Amino acid sequence: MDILKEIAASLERGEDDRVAGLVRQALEERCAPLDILNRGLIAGMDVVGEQFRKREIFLPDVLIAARGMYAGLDLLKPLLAQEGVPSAGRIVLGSVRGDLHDIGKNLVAIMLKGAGFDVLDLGADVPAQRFVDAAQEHGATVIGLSALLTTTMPVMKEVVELVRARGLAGRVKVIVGGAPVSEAWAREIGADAHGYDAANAVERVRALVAAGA
Ligand code: B1M
Repeated sequence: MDILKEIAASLERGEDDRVAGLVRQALEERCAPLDILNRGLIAGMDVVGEQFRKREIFLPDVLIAARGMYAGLDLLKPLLAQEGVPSAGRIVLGSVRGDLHDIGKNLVAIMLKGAGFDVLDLGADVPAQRFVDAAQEHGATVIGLSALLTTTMPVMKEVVELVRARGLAGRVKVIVGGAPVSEAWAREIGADAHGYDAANAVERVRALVAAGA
């Protein structure tokens, strides 16, 4: 079997040690880190999500799969993020209040750091006010919000409204992302950008900073 498919299959089976071993092997075989991420780890996690949706597997199985994802990500992290690049801008990032999903947000952080951004990662379950406080306190020009649940998406709107209420609109821009989040949602709530994956988030943040965020 193709090694990337093996990585996906191992992640689906919750074999975190084997996922790490296969990722190491794929790197030795000179697979590109981004291919390992997208066609191995994320492909496996997509299947897990679908099985969970159909109730073929349960929450503990998803948690075990997430462990496999992190085992692989730990090995890819240094290759996706180069250190020592001069800062391209400062961004405050986090998963919104009520949302504990942090794998995608962490990937966005890795890719942004790799592209030279100074990332202040507030973690998961972050209330609207903390994002805006942190941006003001640390002079960040972009706030990045991640949500994986339809029930937590409205917190993104709270952040946009708070940025406006504090008179920061235009100086602090808001980018939103996460599986249920769309360009249309970003427009509806008045966010400045939507990123559909981690690489796209980097492009969109670059454009926001270039436009004078
Ligand atoms: Co949960 N979960 N989960 N879960 N989980 C989903 C999201 C779900 C779609 C599964 C399903 O039903 N098919 C569903 C949401 C349904 C909905 O709202 N419509 C769901 C549910 C229901 C739940 C619980 C409510 C289950 C329960 O308790 N009954 C619960 C909620 C907990 C909470 O947050 N309060 C829950 C819990 C969990 C775990 C803790 C077990 C675990 C999270 C572990 C962790 O993150 N540390 C988990 C997982 C792993 C998933 C799935 C299977 C995978 C998510 C993931 O990590 N994907 C997920 C199903 C799915 O999405 N296929 C599911 C891989 C990751 C790389 O992709 O996060 O989409 P993603 O990030 C992408 C892009 O979206 C984008 O870039 C990333 C890289 O490409 N992106 C951005 C993300 N953030 C961005 C920000 C940007 C730009 C781009 O700019 C700032």
